[in-house]
This record gives sequence, structure tokens and C-alpha cells, in this order.
Amino acid sequence: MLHGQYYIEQAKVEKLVARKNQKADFYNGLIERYEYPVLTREFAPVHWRYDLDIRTNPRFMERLGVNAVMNSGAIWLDGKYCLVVRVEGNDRKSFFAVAESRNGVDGFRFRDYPVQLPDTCPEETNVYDMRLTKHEDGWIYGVFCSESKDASTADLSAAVAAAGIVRTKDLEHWERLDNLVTKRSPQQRNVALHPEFVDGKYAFYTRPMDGFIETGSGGGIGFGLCEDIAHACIDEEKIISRRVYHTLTESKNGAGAVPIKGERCWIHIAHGVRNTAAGLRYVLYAFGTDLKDPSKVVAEPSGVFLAPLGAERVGDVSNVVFTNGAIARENGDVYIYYASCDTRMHVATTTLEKLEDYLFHTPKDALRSPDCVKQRCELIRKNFEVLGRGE
Ligand code: M1P
Repeated sequence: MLHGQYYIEQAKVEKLVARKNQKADFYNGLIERYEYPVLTREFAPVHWRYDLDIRTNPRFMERLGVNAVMNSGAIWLDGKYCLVVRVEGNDRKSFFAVAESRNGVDGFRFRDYPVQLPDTCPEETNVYDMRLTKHEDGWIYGVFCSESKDASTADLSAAVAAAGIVRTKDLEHWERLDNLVTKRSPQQRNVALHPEFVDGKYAFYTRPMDGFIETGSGGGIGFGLCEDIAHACIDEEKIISRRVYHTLTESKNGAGAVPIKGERCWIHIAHGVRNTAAGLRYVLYAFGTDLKDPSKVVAEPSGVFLAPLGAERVGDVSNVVFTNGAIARENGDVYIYYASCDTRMHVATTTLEKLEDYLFHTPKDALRSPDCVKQRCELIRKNFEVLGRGE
């Protein structure tokens, strides 16, 4: 027998799903930000969290709470903007769930059941951050972090991160393939599959790390090829975007959304991490790679593409924005899905044209304060000419 409180809680979910999102009063000529997050934990269906039966749950007490919804892979499928969301239960374990919207900025609704991945790795404790790639071989691939306890040490929190791989045609039925093996890197997180074959092979962006949290000698975003996606193995990883001292990527540099094909380059929206007195700060930055050789960087604008602002700055892991999914529509519109503070999901919109303008016309990082101030003075002088103020 259904508990009456169900209707009240369900009405709250429906109100959130029906809420119209508006562009926020933010301007930088590149992206539009939105007033509301596209998903919060309150969007999780009531039937995921409560036992609805008044006989077994007379107090309508939450049984399996949801703590956060975050880092989502994104894809345009069957006329819908689809997110494969990382949902974190109150038990800290993450799982994946599909949420869909007709317009990409509001109306996201979770499917009835979370994704039930084939359970092929008994040692796997946690899964998260799936990047979705519509590959030219006809499959949709999901590459995610598969985390296991590090049994080689007595340290209770030591873990091993590997890249798990699944494929699907409908985000409903999933086939699990072997985890990616990278011969020279002990750990991997933030791995993404390139949408096209490169030299007839599958191409991966990797993020080599020595340990679970610290990248150690891992130099940044790597690139490697493999022949067999079902048993993916990369012998050589070439670092294509390095960590650099006193930049956004000093502590960590990892792939974000699967690269988007533009007119002039592959567009990468990645994340950079630096350490501060308040802990690690994660921001998004962008770079472009050659259309024929996606391992060759051809555009490197300086500065942040998107950083946490206002209410986005606070959450379970504060001062973090993170993306692992973007959707580029045929008309050139681009929807970038990002999480703030490992807590909630947002969207930012732009276009391919604007992204390429940004990539090719934003000055490069001059790397030293005196050179950065020269760069800025040049801009100011040019602007004074436009303003008719001369020297
Ligand atoms: O907490 C911030 C992010 O930390 C990790 O990212 P990275 O491997 O780059 O440090 C991931 O756990 C990610 O999920 C998380 O959002």
C-alpha cells in the first residue's frame, strides 16, 4: 500500500523537472551560464530513495539517500540531450544513471532505473566519471574510472584507478570490455576515447598518475593508440598537454569532455588543478589540436575557460568545476555540462564558432608577470586608439 507522503515528495521532484532555466546575467562573449543547475540530488526519483510501502516504511523514512549528482558524460541521442550522470549514494559509492532533456538546459529527468553495468571486476569498489564517445565504428563507448583498493599496502585509503570501458547503442544495454592497460603508467583517471580512428587505430587521451590522488611524475594529458578496443592496451603514451609551473595546470592536467570537431581543430575542454592554502582548485581550460593529428596542439589560449562562481564555489569538495561531457549540435550550438564541487550539475552554452575564435585569438600564457603585463598594456594601447584617446 502506497504511503501518502510519496505524493508530496514526488511533487517536489516534478516541480524541479518542470522549472524553466534562464540564462544568468553573466557575459564574457564566449559562454552563457544559467541561473539554475540542471540536476541536483533532489532530482533523484523518490522510488530510488524510499520504500514507498506504508506497511514496511510507516514513517516514510529515506532508506537509500542520494548525496550528490555530478560529473556526467553527455551525448545527443534519439532527439534528446542525454547525460550519464555520476550519482553518489549516501554510502559514498557512485553509480551511473541516465537523465534526459528535450532542450538541454532544463527538464532533465532520470530514467526509472540506474545503469546496471556488467559486474566483471570483483575487486572494483567504485565507478565514476564516464566519458561518452559516439565512435565512427558505430558504437557509443563509455570510458570511466574503475577504482579498487590497493591491496599492496596497509594504508586503508590507498586505491588504484584504472580506465573501465563499456559500449552500448542505446544507453540501456551495456557490454563491458577489458579495462585499459597502459604499459608505462601504474594508474589512470580522466581517460577519454577520441571519436575517430587515428592511423586506423583507436585513440585515447590518458592522464598517467603514479598514485591515486597525486599524479606524481604524470606529466599531463597523454595520447596513445591501440588496435583492439575489446582488449585495449597502450604501449606508448605521448604527453600532449603538459603540467606547467605557475599555470592553471601546475598540480594536475586532465582531459575533460571528449573533443569536439570544429572547422579548424579538435576542441578540448579540459581541467587544470592548482594547489592553494584552501586546497586544490579545479578550473576548466581549453586547447585545440590538429584535425589530422589530434596529438598535436595547435591552439593554447591562456587563462580559465570556466571557473566556479558564486554558489558554485561551495559543496562537498569546494572550489571545483569539472566537466566530462559536452554536446555539439549540427547547427553549431554547444552544450557544456559541468559539475560544481562534486555536488551538482550545470550547463554552459556556446557555439563552435565562438570556441574557435576563443582558441585562436586569445593570447597564449606569457608565463611571467612582466610579460603578462606587456600583453595587457598592448591591449590597452590598442583600445585607446579605438576610443580615440591616443597615448
Ligand atoms: O574532487 C575533484 C575531482 O577529483 C578527481 O579528479 P582528478 O583525477 O583530476 O583529481 C576525480 O575524482 C573527480 O571525480 C573529482 O570531481
